[in-house]
Amino acid sequence: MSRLVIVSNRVPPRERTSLAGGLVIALREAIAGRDTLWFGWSGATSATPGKEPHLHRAGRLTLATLDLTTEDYAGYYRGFSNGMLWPLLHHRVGLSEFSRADLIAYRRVNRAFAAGLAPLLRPDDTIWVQDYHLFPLGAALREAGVRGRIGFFLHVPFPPRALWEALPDGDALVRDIGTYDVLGVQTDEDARHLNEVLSVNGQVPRARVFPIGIDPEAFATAARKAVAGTEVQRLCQSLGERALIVGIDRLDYSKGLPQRFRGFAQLLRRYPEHHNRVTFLQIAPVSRGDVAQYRSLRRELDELVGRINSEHAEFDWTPLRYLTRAVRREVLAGFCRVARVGLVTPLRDGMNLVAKEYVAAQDPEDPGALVLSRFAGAANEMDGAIVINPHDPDATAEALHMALTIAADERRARWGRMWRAVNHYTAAGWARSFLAALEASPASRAA
Ligand code: GDG
Repeated sequence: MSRLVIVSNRVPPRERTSLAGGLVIALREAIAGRDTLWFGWSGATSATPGKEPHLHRAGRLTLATLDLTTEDYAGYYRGFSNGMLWPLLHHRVGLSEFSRADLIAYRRVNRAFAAGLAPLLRPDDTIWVQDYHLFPLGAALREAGVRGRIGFFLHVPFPPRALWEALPDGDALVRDIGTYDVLGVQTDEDARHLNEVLSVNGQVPRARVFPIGIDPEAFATAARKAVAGTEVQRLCQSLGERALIVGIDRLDYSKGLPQRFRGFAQLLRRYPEHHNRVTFLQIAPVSRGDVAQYRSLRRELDELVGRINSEHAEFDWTPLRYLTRAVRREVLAGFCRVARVGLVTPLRDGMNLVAKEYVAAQDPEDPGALVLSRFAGAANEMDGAIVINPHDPDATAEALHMALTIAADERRARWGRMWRAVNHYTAAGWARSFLAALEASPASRAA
């Protein structure tokens, strides 16, 4: 088997296991049992560019990382990737902030990645580039003389052509995207959108669907074990007889948190029987806290939570508990298991792994219900979920009421369908099928 080379914006820090972020968790599966080189940004910034990657070997896995200059971090990461591309790819053109200097930094960092990686490569390596930070990397590697197979997977949605056209110099980026041997996306809709943009640019429309997943058995085991742990016990004691609704998301405007909170408030207003009978726990670790749009979201949520709690709370009941720090993965699994409802309402999401984790964490004899946005990639697979339009707080309230009141038989039937789906599209299967497609792709460029 040839060596696998993964390239992503961030390489996981060596000793951290409780990292938030879907990408890291899904890729862990791909590297098991194979010689792997994982290349990307170290997470550190410095005043001067470091040209030589730092290497760290751990068994069959080698991590190779580059530092970014403060200026490149601002332009490539904070600016173009997260201030321009992220909102655009999530269909939020109005939030996008373009600056030509950021685009130049984005291209410069992609070239620096290619220059740092090329000398580490062997001719038969299988190269797999991850996500929107690195759209131009494949083309930059080709320019640097790399001939092996290079695949690309987009973890987030791809918007319709009319939105993509808002991106200055988007055509050049599409030409870069078109150079990959295999182009993977999460859903049929993303493939349609990307293929249309490729076609009008005269590229081969080769985007294909590889839905990402989790390791359901591992998450189920973690959830079962966690229930006896201190944190879950403390949570249950604090709830008393009340039902728990749980939400878990990076603090990101794509996740629909203000709309979700309004939906919960609407539940309390329209269905007074849930008053003091239900508690909503939202875990939302801060991410990209130095990007302006994220700071204003945080302020909006702080205010909203204050308003909802002050309107509905009792002296012995806080309806909405809101945490902006990360919680350990095992503890999250336990929280999911004891929650009567999983509430996952992104306005747009590539897949959304939390939806799958919530399902995996349930007790098959007495499972909770999943309320899921139709705009999460996961909605294509989860026909047992209560699917809503997250823009409508009343729809969220109605779905929550249904989730809190449906009979045990129906909960079990719905959960059974979702559990099968979660086991059909796993993280391991995702990596296996992408890599099989990449390794089977015509080796025209490998000549
Ligand atoms: C991108 C795409 C796509 C969350 N809070 C904590 C924590 N998490 C974990 C969750 C889950 C992961 O982070 C989040 O994954 P998602 O898929 O929900 O979302 P993104 O981070 O936006 O991921 C997404 C994904 O890539 C994979 O392709 O599905 O659409 O946007 O695993 O459990 N983990 C810990 N503490 C937290 O507080 N330990």
